[in-house]
Amino acid sequence: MAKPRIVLYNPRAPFFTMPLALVAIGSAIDRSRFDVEIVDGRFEADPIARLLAATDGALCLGVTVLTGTPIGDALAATEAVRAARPSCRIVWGGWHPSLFPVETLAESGVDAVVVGQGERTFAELVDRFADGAGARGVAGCAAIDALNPPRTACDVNDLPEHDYTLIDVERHFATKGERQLDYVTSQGCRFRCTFCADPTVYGRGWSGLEPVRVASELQRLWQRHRFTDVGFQDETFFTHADRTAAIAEEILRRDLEFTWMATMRADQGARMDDRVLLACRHAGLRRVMIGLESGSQAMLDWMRKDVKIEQVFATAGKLRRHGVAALFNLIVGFPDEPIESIDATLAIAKRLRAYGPDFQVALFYYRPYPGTPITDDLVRRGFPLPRGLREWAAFERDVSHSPWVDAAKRARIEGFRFYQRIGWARPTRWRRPIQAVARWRCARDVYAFPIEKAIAEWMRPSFRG
Ligand code: B12
Ligand code: SF4
Repeated sequence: MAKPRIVLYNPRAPFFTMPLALVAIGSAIDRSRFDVEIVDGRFEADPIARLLAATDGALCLGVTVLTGTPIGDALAATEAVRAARPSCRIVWGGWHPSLFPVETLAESGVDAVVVGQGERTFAELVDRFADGAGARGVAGCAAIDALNPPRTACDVNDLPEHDYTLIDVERHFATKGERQLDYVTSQGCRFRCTFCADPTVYGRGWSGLEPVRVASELQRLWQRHRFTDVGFQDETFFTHADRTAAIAEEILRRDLEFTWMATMRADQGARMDDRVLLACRHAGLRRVMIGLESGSQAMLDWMRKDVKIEQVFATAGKLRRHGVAALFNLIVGFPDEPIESIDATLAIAKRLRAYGPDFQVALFYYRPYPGTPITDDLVRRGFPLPRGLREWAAFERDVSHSPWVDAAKRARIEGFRFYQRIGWARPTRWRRPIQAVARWRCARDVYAFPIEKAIAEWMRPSFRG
């Protein structure tokens, strides 16, 4: 007899990171009792048609939902399956429903919402559905008739290995344009940045896989898929230096020939012993991504980043010494952010860019993502947040618009954003003259009459990097 089928849906999005959340919850389902199928909306010409085919006779549909654009697609998928497959139970999980369980239940028409870590809660729900029961009493989830108690997140070492056969790994490589595997070694974060939802969802808890487990899982995956790079998708991969060193040693010991990139905080980099960084470099570390957020110490203190500007340069120096590339993410336009602070952010971006072409910066405009102290404060001050799922779906529509950045500031930010890419790209004989002008512009924030911009756009993609 055919086993009951569980279908998991990843909404459409313009990015191609592997759907690790669905791989995680799918891997925790008892496969001797259930079949699991992941439908990735990003790969489907007609995701709804594909989903309707997959859910024909299915027991349950699980949908992962981030705040913003994915909500619109998640709603459309849910409505279609609800109408065509009335007996299929529908469950939403992930960051947005975790922050808005009641609103999600009321507006999306789903049967249950899973809050926070999803593996055990979802597995229990599926068992209940198979027995013809509902969600009442299942900790960590909410249903229309049952607001159950929360579930404490368990240590990730107690969860099963992620089963990558649930996704078409080769197709992901092809879409990414590189054989890069996404992998996550930890959950949660110990820090308290006030623009981030992690402290709310995981209560500043953190757990990380044992180094031997990380390396042996990667070894098996590498033998199967021969990827050339790994993108560690942890909130902060370098949380414990001894664990990081042990992961590096395990990778080295097994002769795994891939490079990797991972997320780092500037204070972690500054504290890290050179020997640990060196071990990581030998084990393939090629690039770190650092959420620097601001170049103003006052702003960093205000958002409780717990990072000092000196640590940023200490980390950058160390990375340069060891030949590790870096991407620094910066945010401008925090509520009421003064122009001096934006200038400090542009200034630090220029200093870091000047470390070399491998030191890149990305500038984002602040958005009040839900579940964060800054957003809560804005609400108290009367700032109109989106109301309901449909408004949250449109939340990211104009990413370069911010109510806290006026036209003059935006012109300066956009000018810098464009010219820094040209100015510090890897130099070539043809690029050099335009680069000199671009750097001169960035140094003085002079972005009018952008003739080089037209030339660079014409020469694209030679100016990427
Ligand atoms: C990879 C990643 C991306 C990828 C793709 C995400 C995807 N859909 O696959 C890309 C690059 C596209 C991306 C973009 C953005 N991201 Co992002 N991203 C991540 C990252 C680093 C890893 C996600 C991941 O795979 N985690 C591993 C899995 C196993 O964990 P998980 O996703 O939390 O899933 C668990 C639970 O949430 C739950 N669960 C999740 N889905 C479901 C579904 C069901 C049915 C159930 C039952 C349970 C469940 O169970 C899972 C296992 O425990 C996270 C940080 C992190 N480490 O989680 C941020 C994170 C998810 N991103 C975030 C943000 C803010 C963004 C951006 C908006 C902005 C930005 N500058 O990064 C953009 C735009 C996103 C959009 N709206 O389209 C926030 C989420 C905020 C929010 N409210 O949604 C996070 C948490 C980072 C942070 N701390 O702020 N991101
Ligand atoms: S921004 Fe990064 S370091 Fe800060 S709380 Fe969020 S995940 Fe942790």
